[in-house]
Amino acid sequence: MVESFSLEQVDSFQRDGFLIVDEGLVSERGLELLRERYVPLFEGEYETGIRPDEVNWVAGRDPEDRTRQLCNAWKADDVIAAQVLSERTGRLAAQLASYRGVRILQDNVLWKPPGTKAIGFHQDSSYADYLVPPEMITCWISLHETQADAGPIEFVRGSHTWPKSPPERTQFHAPADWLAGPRAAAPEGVELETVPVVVKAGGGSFHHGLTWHGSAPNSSGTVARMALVSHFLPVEARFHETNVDVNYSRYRRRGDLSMDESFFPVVWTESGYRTPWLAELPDLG
Ligand SMILES: O=C(O)CCC(=O)C(=O)O
Repeated sequence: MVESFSLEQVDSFQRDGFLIVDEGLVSERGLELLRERYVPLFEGEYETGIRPDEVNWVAGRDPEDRTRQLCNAWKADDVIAAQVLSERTGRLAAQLASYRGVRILQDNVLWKPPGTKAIGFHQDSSYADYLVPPEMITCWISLHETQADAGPIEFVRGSHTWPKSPPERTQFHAPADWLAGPRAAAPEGVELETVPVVVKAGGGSFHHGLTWHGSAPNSSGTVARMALVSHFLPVEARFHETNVDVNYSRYRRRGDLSMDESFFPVVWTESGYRTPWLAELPDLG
């Protein structure tokens, strides 16, 4: 298992805006347990009895050619929680972002069967203006071996140095031109260099909140891909006084901008503090 990054890996993250990790972000046992959770979760069977914060795909309601997505499925399922809130993942993210600690903002459970369409390229921090500071670092883990034509996440190298663009809310799922955003945002004369994350099961990537990323259609014909994402905030992040998010600002208390650890738990800090209730989650090894 990957426990920390070398100086070369940190340098490469800072230069490119992402780091690809070939394997070792999840144990074999963890991979098996996690894969088993996807079918029940997308059938609306929630182990804890609690719905994820966002259910963006429902069987029978939504087209089969859309990437299936849930946000904050950790609230619905303790196995998902054990991975997305794992101390190791949080520590690795904090090391790359130079944060003294991290808390979770949101997880994404993503399932992209053959034939599913693209996810429009975007910058995660564009969606964070209801937070202070409005930034994050993201860990994307693949539960299967990935291949370039099966719609893995892809990054635009070096795009974390470009300004933040406004959020795209209508063309996120299944856009015809998934690279339109970064093409419009690229500084004059800069060609887009996209890098697909081709890794073994349990491998994945970390990316900066300003790095343009998304995924092309899954045109492999045979290979499904399941991914599990943790979006982490610096531990001291607070809600913005006036800007709100339609889903997540419901957790902002009146007269208090702090982020409650029941909803945004602290996953790792350099002082050793970790939200106490996380100790109750299963150990995935
Ligand atoms: O897996 C994908 O297709 C996109 C995931 C994503 O947008 C993210 O991890 O921030």
